[in-house]
Amino acid sequence: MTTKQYGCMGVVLAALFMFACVNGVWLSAARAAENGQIDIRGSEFRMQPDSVTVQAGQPVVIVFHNDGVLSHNLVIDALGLKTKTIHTGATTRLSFTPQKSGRYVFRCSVPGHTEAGMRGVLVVR
Ligand SMILES: [Cu+2]
Repeated sequence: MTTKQYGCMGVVLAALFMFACVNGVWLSAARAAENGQIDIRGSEFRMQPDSVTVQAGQPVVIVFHNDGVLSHNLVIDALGLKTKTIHTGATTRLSFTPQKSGRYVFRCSVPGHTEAGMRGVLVVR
């Protein structure tokens, strides 16, 4: 590869980096679990992050924080998992070990909240 080609690649990488920053989302928005713990923050009306990646067969603890003003919860229907519905400022946990790789929707099941945007995807690799 010539020096000129490296230069072009640098521009492309810089553009990607700026794109990620401008969106307020790092390229790691699809966050991988560290030490098996994942923090997910719910508010009106979003889940943040809205994409998390975990490994099949590895224990996971989702720590769900209610950063909103309404009550929220976090459910993963396909895995039969559900936190209790918690008030503003509260935190609750879901501990489980995903067995099968795939993409699983997580959401808040308070009526209307999923549709309003409180949803995301758990990717099991
Ligand atoms: Cu909610």
